[in-house]
Amino acid sequence: MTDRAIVEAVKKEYCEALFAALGRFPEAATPNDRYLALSLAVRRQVMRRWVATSETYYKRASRTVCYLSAEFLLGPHLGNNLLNLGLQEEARQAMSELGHDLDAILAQEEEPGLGNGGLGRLAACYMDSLATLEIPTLGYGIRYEFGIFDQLIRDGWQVEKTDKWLALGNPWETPRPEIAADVFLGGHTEGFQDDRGRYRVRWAPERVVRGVAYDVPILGYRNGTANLLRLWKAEATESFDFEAFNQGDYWRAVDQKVDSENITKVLYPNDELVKGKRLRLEQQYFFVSCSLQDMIRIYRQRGGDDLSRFHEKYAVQLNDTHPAVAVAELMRLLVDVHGMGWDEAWEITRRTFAYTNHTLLPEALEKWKVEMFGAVLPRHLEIVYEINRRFLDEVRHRFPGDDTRAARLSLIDEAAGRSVRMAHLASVGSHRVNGVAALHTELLKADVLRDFHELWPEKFLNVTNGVTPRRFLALANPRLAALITEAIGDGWPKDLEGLRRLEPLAKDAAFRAKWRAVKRANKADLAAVVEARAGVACDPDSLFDVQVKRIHEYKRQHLNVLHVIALWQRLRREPKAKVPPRSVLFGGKAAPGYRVAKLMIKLVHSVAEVVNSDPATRDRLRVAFVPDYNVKNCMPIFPAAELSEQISTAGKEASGTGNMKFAMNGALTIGTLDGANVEIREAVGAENFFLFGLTVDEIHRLRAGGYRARDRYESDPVLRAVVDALADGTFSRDDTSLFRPLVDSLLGDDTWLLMADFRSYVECQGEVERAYLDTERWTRMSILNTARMGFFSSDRSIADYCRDVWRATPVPIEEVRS
Ligand code: 26Q
Repeated sequence: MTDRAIVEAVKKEYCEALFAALGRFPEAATPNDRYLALSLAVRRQVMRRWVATSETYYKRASRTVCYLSAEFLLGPHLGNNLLNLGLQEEARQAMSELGHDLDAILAQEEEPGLGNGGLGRLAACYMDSLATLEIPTLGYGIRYEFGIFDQLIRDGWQVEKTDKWLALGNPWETPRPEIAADVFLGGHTEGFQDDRGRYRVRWAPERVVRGVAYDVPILGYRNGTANLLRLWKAEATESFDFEAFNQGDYWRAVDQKVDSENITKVLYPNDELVKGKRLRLEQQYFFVSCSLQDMIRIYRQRGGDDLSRFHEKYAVQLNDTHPAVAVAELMRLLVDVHGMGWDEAWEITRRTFAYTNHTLLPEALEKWKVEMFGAVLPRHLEIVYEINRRFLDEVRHRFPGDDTRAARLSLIDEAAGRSVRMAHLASVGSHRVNGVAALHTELLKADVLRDFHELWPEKFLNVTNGVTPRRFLALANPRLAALITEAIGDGWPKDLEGLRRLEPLAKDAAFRAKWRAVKRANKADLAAVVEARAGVACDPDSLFDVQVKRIHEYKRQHLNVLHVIALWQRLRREPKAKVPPRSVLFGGKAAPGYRVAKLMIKLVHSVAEVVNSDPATRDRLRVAFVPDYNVKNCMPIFPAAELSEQISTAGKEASGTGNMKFAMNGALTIGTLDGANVEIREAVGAENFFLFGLTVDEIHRLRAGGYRARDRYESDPVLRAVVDALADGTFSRDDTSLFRPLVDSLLGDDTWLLMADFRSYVECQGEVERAYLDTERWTRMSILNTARMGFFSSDRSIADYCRDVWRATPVPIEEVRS
């Protein structure tokens, strides 16, 4: 039911925006004009909440959660804001009365791709839940001019294209030129005596860059809250340009400007090749310094100069180590700039910060060469040394004579040219350290941060990741959302545990039929998308088997391909075999400098080319790679998936969050005991989850016993035929060199244990086939998956953080004025 008055109001606001903000008459409006006009109309409603929220927070002055993240992978705003405002139907009606299709307008919005993958998307889900749970929040990050690259596919290879997301304008940001912070870089430090005779340090920088705030409102779901995401853009400071300019050195002034603006130009892909890049450190420091200065500014605006209660007003979360330099920066601001004593400043700092770790891969832990760190941040290097000196004194006191332990714990890695260990800085400077899934936290405590856990066991806790059911169920899957609401009412988007009331309906044949009809319709939609974007036709009645995520060896997209090849060979061998037709879909970006990952994309395309054109199998097996996987493009994927591939090597995936998005939408998981898979399996029931592969412990034992991948090749004829086909040019037009790096790795040390898990994986896929052939059983399992996924709402994760880490409580927005 649409509300007539609201439909009229949307039409009026839309036409006004078209006229007043864009200067267009309706017939001349482009699709982008229509998108902008509707966005501006919606923005008015957002702004009302925004003003009411900031006014309420200002008056209440309660504890504010500050989420510091180098990435926020928000995805398109318009559809999400309409959902949260409860205006979807009215907007659809209004546009239709004006002769336009809402979906076409929504499709105009560029993806704001300010993140790489899971970590950035998690930050976006958490902002959504913080607003929905009415927690006063400031998100702080970087306004990259170019976000994650767009992925094109040429001849089966990934080609990167610059992401120009701002080219057609961004109606969701409000520039705040008056909210700015100056950030120092380079130069040297000087000691001096202050007027009270105390020794102080002054930083004489080589460069000063100005950070300007761009504010993005984040709505709660159908409440009055609109929290603030503040993204910093780097600009040149006037004083610096003008100095050079006045001396007649115009080019130097321009150079300075270009140099400054470079800092927020581009998001770094998570690529080994860019590790240790100076500009990346400058980015991290830049946004951290702007953010902490901003917090102090707001604090003083509210309550004066005494910063001794800073930690009572702010809880600052470090999203991985990317913002970990904040520990040293807050110390600098408190001690050097605001004249506080070291001990008091350190107490405040530790009580302010908490740190979330997102990785177990040792090679992914951030380190900065001391030389570079000191060149960019000379004062911070001194502060890190001082923190370390005091910390190691404490360690030696606790463990006298244990020098190797002290060396392991040190903030400075003395090996191979000294470097600053950012995970150690974050752990020492925080009062809480958490992993992102139960298994991951246990492995952190036992492995990566073991010594810290022995020192401070009380600091460690687990907060299992979650995803927002608003975007990933209500918005992405309107058909299923409507069916669920029809069955159990409309409370579930805010109370996902409520989905449990679907459980009894798994036994209801009529409900199962409706459930299947929804999935079938979603599959037909996705099939159209895949056909248009990948040129592959998939039968909507085939099993939709999907793996979408960043391409990485540890995620093992190539294990999935090995199964595809095995299945193809089997279908050729046994044309009568009772096997359900399957469409295997892939999507994901490879880091531009990660050669093997790019070869894995080529492999998918090469296998697809052969398999899809084989008349002997093409009715029963299709393979497609959907290009440019991102938040926008994932929307039709999760609702249509039936089998979710979560097949990382055990102990390598910190959590995974795609696994949650799939299961919420009724896909069954085939997965290893890794990351959050473990908890998903416990939640949905072992009988509703396809488990395979070695466990973390089994892997330890296998490696200790001298694992040889080649033995698997030699003893398993199915595996042998698959690897031979890869090597002999079957998929590479007889080119036997193309996939050699993959083959060599499989038959060599098989770092990611594909060969070890292959048999178990293929057998498990056999169980999938049998389950799928029993349609009623599969549907029951699908319903139970959705019904039992309530725990994986990011609302639960945020409630955990509020209770166990931030001690933050809701501040509802009572009145939104018009
Ligand atoms: C590092 C150095 C230089 C440039 C870039 C980076 C960089 C950027 C992004 C390193 C890592 C990332 C992103 C990591 C990430 O997304 N991790 C994932 O986080 C998810 C949320 O917790 C988990 O679910 C995934 O398991 C984890 O892989």
